[in-house]
Amino acid sequence: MFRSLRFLLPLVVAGPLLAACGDEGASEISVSDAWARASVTDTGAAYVTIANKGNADDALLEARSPIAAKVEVHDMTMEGMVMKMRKLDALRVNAGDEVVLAPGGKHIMLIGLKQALEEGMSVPVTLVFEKAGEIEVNAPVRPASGMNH
Ligand SMILES: [Cu+2]
Repeated sequence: MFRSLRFLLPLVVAGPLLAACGDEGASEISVSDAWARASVTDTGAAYVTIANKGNADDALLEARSPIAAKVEVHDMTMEGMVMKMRKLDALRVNAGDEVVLAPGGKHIMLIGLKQALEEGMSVPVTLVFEKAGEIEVNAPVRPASGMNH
């Protein structure tokens, strides 16, 4: 006497459930493509790409550099035919987002430079994030061209 029994084996997929369980979530910030533009004046600008690969929103709150008296995060917008810069108190980098700082847009403003920024050197910049804390980058200096910030 033969009986063919067929069982469906349930597949248990636990991964996505676990990922949704965290209470606070974690911010996972990575900073890449840092560079600064050459400058012979006492102000300069640096640019980075900030990616948040975690599952919690984060924000860049402040920045500093040993070669500048003050470092601010600026955004640039067109008002009519005029480019205007404004200081950002916090640059949001939400979970899954990538924020690109580039000439003509958001930038890190180096104010009160203690030395000229020349090609070949690099500028140490510390970025302070709300959740990820401090991240240090070295921004190699590239030649200036076109835009001032
Ligand atoms: Cu600026």
